[in-house]
Amino acid sequence: MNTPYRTRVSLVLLMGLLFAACTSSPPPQQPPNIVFIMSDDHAYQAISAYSDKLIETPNIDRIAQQGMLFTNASVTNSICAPSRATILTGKHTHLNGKVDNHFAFDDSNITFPQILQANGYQTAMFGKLHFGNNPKGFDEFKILPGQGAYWNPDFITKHQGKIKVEGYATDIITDFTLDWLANDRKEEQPFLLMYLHKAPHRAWYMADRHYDEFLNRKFEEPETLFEDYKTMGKAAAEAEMNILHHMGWSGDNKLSPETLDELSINEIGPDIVRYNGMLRRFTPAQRQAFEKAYRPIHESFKAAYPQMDDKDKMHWKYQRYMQDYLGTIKAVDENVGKVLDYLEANNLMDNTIIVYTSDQGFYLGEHGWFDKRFAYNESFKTPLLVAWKDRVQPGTVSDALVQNLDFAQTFLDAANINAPEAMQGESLLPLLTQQGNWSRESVYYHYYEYPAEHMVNRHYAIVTKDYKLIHYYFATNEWVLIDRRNDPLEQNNFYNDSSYAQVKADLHQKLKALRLKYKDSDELSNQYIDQFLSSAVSGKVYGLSKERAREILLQRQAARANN
Ligand code: SGN
Ligand code: CA
Repeated sequence: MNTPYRTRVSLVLLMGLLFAACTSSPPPQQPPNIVFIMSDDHAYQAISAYSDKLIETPNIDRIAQQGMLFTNASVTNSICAPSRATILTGKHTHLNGKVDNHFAFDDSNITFPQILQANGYQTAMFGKLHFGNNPKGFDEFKILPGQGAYWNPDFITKHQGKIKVEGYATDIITDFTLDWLANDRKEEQPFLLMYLHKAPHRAWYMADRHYDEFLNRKFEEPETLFEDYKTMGKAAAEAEMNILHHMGWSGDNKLSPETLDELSINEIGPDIVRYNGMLRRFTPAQRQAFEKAYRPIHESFKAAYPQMDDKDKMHWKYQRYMQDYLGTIKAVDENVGKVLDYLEANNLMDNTIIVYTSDQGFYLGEHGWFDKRFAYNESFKTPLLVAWKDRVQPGTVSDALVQNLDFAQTFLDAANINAPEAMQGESLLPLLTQQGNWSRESVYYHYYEYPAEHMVNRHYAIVTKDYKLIHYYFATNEWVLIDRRNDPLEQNNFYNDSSYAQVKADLHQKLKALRLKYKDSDELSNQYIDQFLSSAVSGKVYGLSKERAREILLQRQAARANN
């Protein structure tokens, strides 16, 4: 049974008085515990601490109420494994080598968990890593293989080999976490706990307890759902992540292949494969609950479909997308609540840094999109909430330009450990504690995974509070200038507008300096293109055929020979 709150308080007071009586100097500051909570593809638009338009997330919000909410946190490369590599190494992806999801992480990189472990921390990781190899520097881990599954997932474990656990991934990852806290955590050591959800990643399967609540909801549409990309530029128009055109009726929106057959809707292969793959993972009872819950959706769709035009289809797909996506977040929020409750009930809030973030942001219909990858706000930015009792003032907000690049140095700084020279971020402690200097005026961004799924061109960018200057290279040579203050929906490219000539020149100069500072170059970009295409030629890249890869490779060789 828990000690009643008042008794606990007086016990603490009594011990404090006894301690004060025995010593005149303050107790040495113990290195803080770190609870790093990260979800996969969790848009800040879907956290009520940022906006309650779509969903209430009372538990995640607790972290902001007890600490600081960052409104300008971003990633250096908006895709899963590269973001994780940046978080762990404190280096941009062009230097840690993990520029896309395709190649295994180079584990000769030194990561902050390895350093914390070597300095006396107990370390554990549960959930999604997506590295293609196991994490170094962890006393314990149970990670999903690759993307992992929502239902009855497999796990790669440090001590039990590969296991399959029945149930829903978000709940299971939390059970592992709570079990470790209760049974394996060593009181005499500070700890680093990485609690990493798979949700709300595509293809958005919610826990069955949330079917009733979410399958009947209707959500407000974003202003730019019907974006025509005309003023955004070529790269935006070329991307394949439009809800109407690229979201699958079955694989994403969960209409059964039979329903599609009846309506003579020709769904492309991968979507049906994805849908059937998920059905196969369900136990009979889970499958029955799923099919029962979604049946009314199929029936009403069948009745409506013959009259639907493209606009109606977009409205319909957006609602279906939001129901499933937000449904998965409900379980994340409940489970985060369980972990916070545990920390509170076990006096672990006192010296623990609690972080909630995502590996990147996500489009929830803005510009008509789902997915991420672009330097536009919804995927470039990422949620960031940080609590640390007595160090971070509750209920504070920071609009500083911080990045996932900064986590490693922040945690090392908090543990009073010098960060290796090679790390490129900055400790967030001055911002968190509101003591010390913070002077960053711009951040650097570089996305690589192209040509591949979703077809988002390679690009690098400088981002300040007022502007973004983006360069798409390789398949195109396009510059985009965004005016963040006057065009917050980021629908226009002012690059060729003469009234921006001075701004443009200034940003070009700053971008050049930033690339030098972070040691990025065209030469490196070219190396990554060649590496990617060579691997695609041998059939190893998802979303790019061998034939197409060979064609592009030959074109590049010809262009070089001509130069
Ligand atoms: C899968 C998804 C993509 C998604 C990538 C990367 N397709 O390939 O939509 O962009 O993961 O996501 S799916 O058909 O498998 O659902 S990431 O978060 O891991 O980077
Ligand atoms: Ca992700």
